[in-house]
Amino acid sequence: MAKPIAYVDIDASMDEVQRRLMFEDECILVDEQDNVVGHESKYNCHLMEKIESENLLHRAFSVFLFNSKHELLLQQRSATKVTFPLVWTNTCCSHPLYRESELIDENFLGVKNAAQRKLLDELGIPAEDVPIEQFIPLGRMLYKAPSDGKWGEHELDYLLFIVRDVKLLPNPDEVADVKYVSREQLQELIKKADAGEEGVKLSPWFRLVVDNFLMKWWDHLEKGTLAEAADMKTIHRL
Ligand code: DMA
Ligand code: MN
Repeated sequence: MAKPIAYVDIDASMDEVQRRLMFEDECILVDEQDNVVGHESKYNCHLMEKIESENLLHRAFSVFLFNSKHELLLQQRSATKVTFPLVWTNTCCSHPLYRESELIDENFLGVKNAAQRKLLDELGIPAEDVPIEQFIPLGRMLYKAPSDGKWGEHELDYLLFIVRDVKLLPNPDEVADVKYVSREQLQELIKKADAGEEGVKLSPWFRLVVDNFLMKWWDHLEKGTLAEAADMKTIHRL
C-alpha cells in the first residue's frame, strides 16, 4: 500500500542517521501498569497521530549521571534529532529495545543494559566506566509531550541515577553540547529557560523530573541516603 502523503513529507526532511534509527529501533509497547503488550518501530511510537489513534505507550529510560563532585551531566540534543532538537536535557535518554537483553525485568536489568548501550552511543562513555550494577533506579513516570505537532512522546520512563567519573566523547549525530552543572547552576539555567532566553530550552521530561523529583533526590545523593528515595512500585502519572 502506498504511504500517506504526510509521512512522505516527514521522511523527506529527516536526517539520514536519525531516519535509520527510526526504522531500526523496535520499541517496547507497554500498558499503563508497565506490562509488555507488544512492540512497534521507533518511527510509529513517536508519531503523534499514531500515539493518539492507537494509544501507543512505550518504555523509555532517562539517565542522570553525576561526577564525584555531585555535579549533573547535561546534554544539548543535536539539531538533527527528529524530536526535541537542540533542547537541553538530562545526561542520556532513549528506549530499551524489543530484544532479549533489554526486556529483562529482573533487577531492571533490561533498562540498565539499554542505558549502558546509549551512554556509549551518544556520549562515548565506555561501558566499563558505567558498570551495570552502579545504575540506581529511583522511579517511573508516565507522560505525554508533543514535540512539533507531528512528533512527540508518550512514555513510561525509568529514571536512573549513576555516580561515576567518566571519559566523554560526544557523538555529534546525537549531541550538540555537554556540561556538568551544580545545583545552583541548574537553577540558573531553569531561570533562563523560564525567561525564554535564546538557546536555553529544556526538554519536557527533564522539566517534569526537575519539578517533581530531582532536587529531593540530589539531597539524598549528597547525604548518602539514595536507597531511601527509591520507589519502583509507583508509576507517577505526570
Ligand atoms: C527518548 O529519548 C527517551 C526519553 C526519556 C525522552 P531520545 O529521543 O533521545 O531517544 P533516542 O536517543 O533513541 O533518539
Ligand atoms: Mn520515546
